Amino acid sequence: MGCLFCNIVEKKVPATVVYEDENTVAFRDIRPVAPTHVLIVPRKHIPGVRALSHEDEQTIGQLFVAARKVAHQEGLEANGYRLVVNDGDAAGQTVHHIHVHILGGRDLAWPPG
Ligand code: D5M
Repeated sequence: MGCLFCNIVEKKVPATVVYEDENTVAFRDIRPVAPTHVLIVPRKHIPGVRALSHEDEQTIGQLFVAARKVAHQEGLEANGYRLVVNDGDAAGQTVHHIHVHILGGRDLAWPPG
């Protein structure tokens, strides 16, 4: 079966895609924890933050700039939003293809659980 998010990027697994460009794909989380909950991933398979290397700098920069575009598109910029990257078991990472959660549409508590 391989990597779930690679399969979504390659359109082998359905998802509600809200944005895509040459480097990134954004789609709605199937278990939303906020009124707006979008995941944005690089097309390139990178397992997580701990797998990053110098050659990923451009990819990760593109990912964050694209996340800002999605937040704007989703109408989150007026009230603010949160970007979350879980890395590893203690953080609750369940899909090992690096992704940024874009969360908004309600007031978010801090610190997270
Ligand atoms: O977050 C992984 C997230 O991925 C979690 O919030 C559920 C979501 N998920 C799992 N499968 C799918 C599919 N098929 N479509 C959309 N969203 C999905 P993590 O940071 O790894 O805990």
